[in-house]
Amino acid sequence: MSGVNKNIVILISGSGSNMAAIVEAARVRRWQARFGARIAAVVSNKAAAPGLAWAREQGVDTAVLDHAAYGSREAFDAALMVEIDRFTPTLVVLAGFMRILTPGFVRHYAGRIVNIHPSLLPAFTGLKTHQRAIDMGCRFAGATVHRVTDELDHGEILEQAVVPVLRGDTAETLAARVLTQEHVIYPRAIEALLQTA
Ligand code: NHR
Ligand code: GAR
Repeated sequence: MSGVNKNIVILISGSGSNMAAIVEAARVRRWQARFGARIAAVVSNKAAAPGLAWAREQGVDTAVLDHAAYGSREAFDAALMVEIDRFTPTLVVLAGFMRILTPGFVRHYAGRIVNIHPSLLPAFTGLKTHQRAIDMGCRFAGATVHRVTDELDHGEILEQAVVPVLRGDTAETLAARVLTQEHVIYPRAIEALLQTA
């Protein structure tokens, strides 16, 4: 199959290294030829997100919606849905996206939203996961790809990767070790979803 009928929209807020890993995987693993799938757009809630410029250079459509310009989470999410729906997405992929999404948004894309969270869920939902794992004396940390539901970081687990916590680790050194594994498991999880989508 060489046509495109599965559009993937990726939401970012920052450096976008997971987004880049997914864009690269789509190319190297020939998702268009194998699944009729392409990365249709990258959307950021921050204009300064470094990942946006990279996506543009790759020829991927980009859009910016500044959450601070909206009066409520519902108003921001409504605008975000309009932007995303222009691409009729099969999958909405959160990759370092830092805004909690409203139940209306989650319902609109029911079963089609995934996230990567930098901990071994169900441990350490929410923010500052690496520092909390170090503070608790965890010997292992990691990352989880999961489906997005109304309850933060609680949807079905699709993939996980484990890394050791090393003596002398800081949140930064541990985050970097986890991130290398995120770049492995996130493309893999999306490819598995495309096989059945
Ligand atoms: N939305 C829903 N409904 N469910 C999930 O599981 C979600 C979600 C939106 C984002 C990513 C998540 C993570 O992997 C994610 C999962 C942001 C926050 C947060 O507190 C928490 C978890 C995640 C992302 N955000 C603050 C807020 O008020 C803003 C923080 C900031 O801007 O730096 O939205 O960790
Ligand atoms: C990743 O470690 C991701 O798991 C985490 O932010 C980083 C984004 O890096 N996500 C969250 O903390 C979501 N709240 P990236 O922009 O280079 O992909």
